[in-house]
Parts: sequence; structure tokens; C-alpha cells
Amino acid sequence: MMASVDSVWCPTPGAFRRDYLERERPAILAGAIDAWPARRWSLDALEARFGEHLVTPVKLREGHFHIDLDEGVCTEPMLLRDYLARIRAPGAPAWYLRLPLDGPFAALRSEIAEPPYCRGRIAMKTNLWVGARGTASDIHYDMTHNFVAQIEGRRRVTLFAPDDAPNLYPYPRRTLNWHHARVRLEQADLHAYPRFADARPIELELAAGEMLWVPRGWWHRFEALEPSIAVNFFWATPRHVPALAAARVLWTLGQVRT
Ligand SMILES: O=C(O)CCC(=O)C(=O)O
Repeated sequence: MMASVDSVWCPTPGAFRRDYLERERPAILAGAIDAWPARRWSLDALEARFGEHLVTPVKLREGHFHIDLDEGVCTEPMLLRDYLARIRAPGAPAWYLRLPLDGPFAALRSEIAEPPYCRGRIAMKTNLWVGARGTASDIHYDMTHNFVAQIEGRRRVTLFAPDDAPNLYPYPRRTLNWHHARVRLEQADLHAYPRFADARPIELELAAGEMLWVPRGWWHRFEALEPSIAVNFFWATPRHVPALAAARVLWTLGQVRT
């Protein structure tokens, strides 16, 4: 039977810490963003408020957010209005918007709230993610903990525990893409990557209004089943500093844009 993750209704910070943070187990936190004014965001509402502002969406590879080994992440500036027109158009998505909430978009910060669970955090990066149906990420893990709050649209999420790494065929460390899997979930090549047959994916659907807790080191892939708006919080504790610093140095030396 496929493993699953718990779905819990607004745990107290103490219960979250005991059951999920310390055990590094992912979970869906239901009800956690019910009080956010951001629950009213939609593509139309964002366009009405910010359509004339410049954004720099990421260029996708076959609908996937992928860090190119030579180029890093490729972006192109355009007006938010034009980006939204592109993602509303039929066909495979070519762009994905990852928008730090600063500059003119800092106004959106008062409509969300930092999760009360980020105990002892020393860093926080908050992004808005807006994507078309079909937008997906490569299987990867992050150097930080992560909360992903789904505001609009459903997404299919696939998780793999850290000890599944050998079955996912990460890129070699020297490629600077070591936290991405070479195997593609949607077209897994079992001849090239036979151990993927032994991987233990956990699949779930993240609905609007839910927040997913992804502990550091858990492999994940998001796929939008509908046009999607989400906010995520990458956060670190002092324990993460050496790994974060090492990653930053490697990316900088390799001139990889992340
Ligand atoms: O909402 C998203 O697509 C971003 C999810 C995320 O944080 C990640 O894939 O690392």
C-alpha cells in the first residue's frame, strides 16, 4: 500500500513540532490559512491590482521548472498582464512565475501570515507562485524547510523520503544540480534508471486552502491540475547554515542563477 501523509486540522505549534518538525515528516495542514485575506486572490484580482507591473517568469522546459546545467534558471521580463495572458492561453505552459514579495508586491505581505510553526528560524524567503494548468517541477529537494500554501487551484504533489535518493538518480554533485533527480516522473525511463522501480512515491492532492509542510531533504514534485496560485515559505534554522552556505558558494562559483 502506498504511504500517505497525515492531514491535520490546525495543529498547535507544540503538536506540530512534536509530530512533524522533529520527526521530519511531511503533513497537510488544513485550515491553516483560513484567516488569510489572500484567500480572495485570483488571476483576475492579481491582474486588476498589479497587471502593469514588471515580473520575470521562469522559462519552463516541456512544462517543467528545471535548472539548466549550463544556464541555471532562465527568466524573461514582461508585464504581469502579459504573463497572465500567456498562461491563460491553451497549450503546454512555457512560463512559471516565482515572485518574491518585495517592491510593489510587498503590499501582498499583509494579506498572508508567516506560519506559527517556524520555530527558531533564522531566515525566511516568501514567494508567490502563479502558474498555468500543467505546470510542474522536476523532482528535487531544497536546502531549507518549506511550507506551501495553496490559494487557488488543485495540485498533485509527489513526495519521496530522503532515503529514496539513490532510486531517483540525482545529478552528480559537480553539476551543481545535485538536488534534482535525473529520472522524470511523467516518463520514467526504467532502462536508464532501473532503481526508480524501487522508489516509494507518496502522492497527494493539495487543495485550495491547504498548506503542505515539506521538511528539508524531502524530494518533491508539484503539478498544477488547474491554474494555480500559491505562496511558499522557505525557512532555515541554524542547523541548515553549513549546507546552505556550501550550496550558495557552489552556485556562485558555477555562475548558476537560481
Ligand atoms: O509552489 C511551487 O510551485 C513551489 C514549490 C516549491 O517550493 C518547490 O518546488 O520547491
